[in-house]
Amino acid sequence: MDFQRRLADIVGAGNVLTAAEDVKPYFIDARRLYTAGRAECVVRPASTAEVSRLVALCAAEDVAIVPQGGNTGLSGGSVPTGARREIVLSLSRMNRIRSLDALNDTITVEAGCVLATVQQAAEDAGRFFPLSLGAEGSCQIGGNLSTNAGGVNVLRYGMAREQVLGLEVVLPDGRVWDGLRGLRKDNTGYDLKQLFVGAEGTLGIITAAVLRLRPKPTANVTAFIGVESPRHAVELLAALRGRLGERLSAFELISRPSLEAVVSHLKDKDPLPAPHPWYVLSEIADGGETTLLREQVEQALAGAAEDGWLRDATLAQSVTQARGLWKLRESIPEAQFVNVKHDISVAASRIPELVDRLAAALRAKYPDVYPYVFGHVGDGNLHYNVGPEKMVKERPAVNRIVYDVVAELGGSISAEHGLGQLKREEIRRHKSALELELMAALKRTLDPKGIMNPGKVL
Ligand code: FAD
Ligand code: 2HG
Ligand code: ZN
Repeated sequence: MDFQRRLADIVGAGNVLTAAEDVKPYFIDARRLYTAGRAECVVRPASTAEVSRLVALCAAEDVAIVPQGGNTGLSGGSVPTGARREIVLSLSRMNRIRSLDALNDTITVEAGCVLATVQQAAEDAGRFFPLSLGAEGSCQIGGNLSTNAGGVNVLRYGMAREQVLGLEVVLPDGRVWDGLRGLRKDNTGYDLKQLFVGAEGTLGIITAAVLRLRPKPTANVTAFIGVESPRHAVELLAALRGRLGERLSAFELISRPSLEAVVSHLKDKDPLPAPHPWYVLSEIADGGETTLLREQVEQALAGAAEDGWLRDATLAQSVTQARGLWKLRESIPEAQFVNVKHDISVAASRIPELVDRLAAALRAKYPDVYPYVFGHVGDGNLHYNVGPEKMVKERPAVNRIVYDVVAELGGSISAEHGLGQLKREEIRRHKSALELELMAALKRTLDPKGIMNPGKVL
């Protein structure tokens, strides 16, 4: 029997896609950087048992597998390269919430659950699942864990890695590792689940996860703040943290060019009456009453203003206004998609130096460079996206300038978007030979045939 018939035996003929118009969306990444890769077909299993049988078949036939979630990844990890026989394995049909344990504060979900669905399920149970990012309406938990996604609430709750207590994984030979434990304490040797988090589908296929839930905040305050410079933003962060503590959940930096781009894209208006060179969008959340929290935030902002850390600020007066402010932030990527993207991090204290040095280094070679800078400044993570559009032709040279500065400041060239195909070569300049050797050894141990997502990460 031919290969595709055997795939169809496992998932049903309707779940093996081969027609050009059906497979096309699975072969092109969200940024449309990778449009040429082709796979033999797209398979859509509905259960862990089906994934296991598919992987065993591919291992026997030496066909590589590209796991795909919502295909919102920004490093080209979720699409085929076309370098060898490959299939795309979409997790979209594995979208069941298996259970929610309110007393243990955990939810067990299949990998293909859309992030927003998990957030909603938590909310319906009076809990909170804090992972939150612009793509949350389409990205999936399996993809979030495989990229160790960040987003806007990392400051308080940590990255995807910190939301996971247990995993179920189909290994590259088809065996199923059932690590679906909802334990907060478990010191019984190596923490295997964390190997698969951030592995971008190169070590196995995540099929389900036990995730931590948190108390649902009952009071939320959203502040939009004009600041003089990144240094003022970082000082403001320290000041607000001192006064508001853990309740400071999000602290996003937005440069004036980024705000202008998104305001024009959404046909919205500036949230503050006068323009400022930089802005911070911050969320403060707590139990208790919003009125009380609001007063405390106002006092904290007034104190920071006296110290000179902010120029102006407005607090959202309603849930609708708060949503509008967050929409501005979350629409920045789509407002300026055509530029040279960098997802970089340094210690938060070095953000001002990073911004100054990048501007100087880029301007020395490209005097009319126009950076769109925004991102999760509270985590030391900036999206330093270099425009105007014509800079795209200069991508390799621009990347080199940016990554060299990041390296000099002891930072990372991929803070939250992973390596995928995009940074697979570049990372070799930044990791030590020993780190690369250890990563290759892990890969060989778990995936000796090299069938899991080849051409990505390593
Ligand atoms: P995919 O894109 O489908 O896959 C990503 C990688 O994971 C691939 O290597 C794929 O092979 C692998 N993979 C997927 N599912 C599995 C699985 N079940 N098992 C094993 N491997 C798997 N990212 C952030 O971190 N923070 C942000 O704030 C953020 N904002 C974004 C905003 C927009 C508008 C967009 C388009 C993207 C944004 N992203 C952000 C990037 C992206 O949404 C995240 O990387 C997300 O976690 C990817 O999830 P996904 O389901 O789309 O994964
Ligand atoms: C965000 O924080 C995402 O909005 C996307 O990580 C970043 O488009 C980008 O550069
Ligand atoms: Zn981001």
